[in-house]
Amino acid sequence: MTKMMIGAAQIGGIQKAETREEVVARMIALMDEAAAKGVKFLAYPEMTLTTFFPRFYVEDRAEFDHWFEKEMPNAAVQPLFDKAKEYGMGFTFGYCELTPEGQHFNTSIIVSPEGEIMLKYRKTHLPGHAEFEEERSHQHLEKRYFLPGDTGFNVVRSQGVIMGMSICNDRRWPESWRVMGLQGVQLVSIGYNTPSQNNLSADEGLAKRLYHHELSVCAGAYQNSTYAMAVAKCGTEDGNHMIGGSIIVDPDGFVIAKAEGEGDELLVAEADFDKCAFGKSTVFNFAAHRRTEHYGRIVSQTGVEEPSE
Ligand code: ING
Repeated sequence: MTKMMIGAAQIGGIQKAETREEVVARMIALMDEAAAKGVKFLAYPEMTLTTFFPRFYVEDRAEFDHWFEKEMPNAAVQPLFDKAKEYGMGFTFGYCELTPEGQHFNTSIIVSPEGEIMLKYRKTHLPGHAEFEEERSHQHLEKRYFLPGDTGFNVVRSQGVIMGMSICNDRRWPESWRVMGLQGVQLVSIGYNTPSQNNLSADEGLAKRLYHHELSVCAGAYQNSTYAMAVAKCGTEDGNHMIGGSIIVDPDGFVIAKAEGEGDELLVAEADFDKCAFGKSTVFNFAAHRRTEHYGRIVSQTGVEEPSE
C-alpha cells in the first residue's frame, strides 16, 4: 500500500450533558462523509467520547469513573466499529480507560478495517496538576485523574502502513516522535483537547497556542519523515473554549489539510507513503547520521542540571 486517502475527523465541543450515544452519532456522520470521499483510515480526537472533564475538580475521584470506559469496544461505541467494518475503514480514537485493576488512563487505539484493535496507547505526558490550584482561573487536572501511560510509543503495521499514536501534550515532546521514528513510523495520529486558557502564562493567547500546536506537529513529522494527523476536540464545552486547528501534515512538514472552523469537520488528504522514504534515506537516515554516544542526558536526566559556575 503506498497511496491511501486519510481523514481527520475534528469534533466540536461535547457538553457535560451529552451522552456517548449522541457523540457516537456525530462520529458516524463524519465517518459517512469520509467513506463518501474514499477515506480508508480516519482519526478522531483525544477523549472523543466525553467532555474534557479534567477542567473540573472533584474530591473523590471515583465520582468521575462514569467518564471512563471499562471495556472496549462496548455498547456505546459498537455502532462505530460496525460502521467502519461496513466501510472497510480503519480508524483511531481516544477515550478514558478504566482497567479491571482499577487504573485510569488517557488512552487511544488503532482499529483495523476488520474491527481488530491493532494497537493501544496510553498518554505518556500528562500536563497540568493533581490538586486544586486556587490561583488558576481554569483547572487542568489530568495528573489527578490519569496515571502516566505504561505502553510507551509503539507502532503497528496496519493496512500496509507503519502507524503510531501520540495524545495531545505528547506532540510537544520530540522524544515521543523520535521513539516512533526509530521504528520507521509513516503515520502518527494525535488527538488533542487544548484549552485556550489554562494559566500557563497570561499572554499565551489563542494565536500563540495555535502556533505552538502547528509548530510541534510539523517539526515532529519533518524530523521523522512521517505523515501526521493532529485532530482536535475543540470549540466550547460548557463555556470553556478549546483551540481548533486540526491539520494533516506530510513527511516534509507541510500542512496539506487544515480545519477552517471549531465544529465537527472532516479533513481529507491523499497520503503517498513512499514519500516517507526520501527523508528516512537522506537527511534523516538515522543509522547513517545519529551519534547516540552524545545523547545520554536525554534518557539519564529528567530535569535540567545547570553548570555549577
Ligand atoms: N492539553 C494541552 C496540550 O498539551 C497545554 C495542555 C495547553 C499545554 C496549552 C501547553 C499549552 O495541548 C492536553 N490535554 O494535553
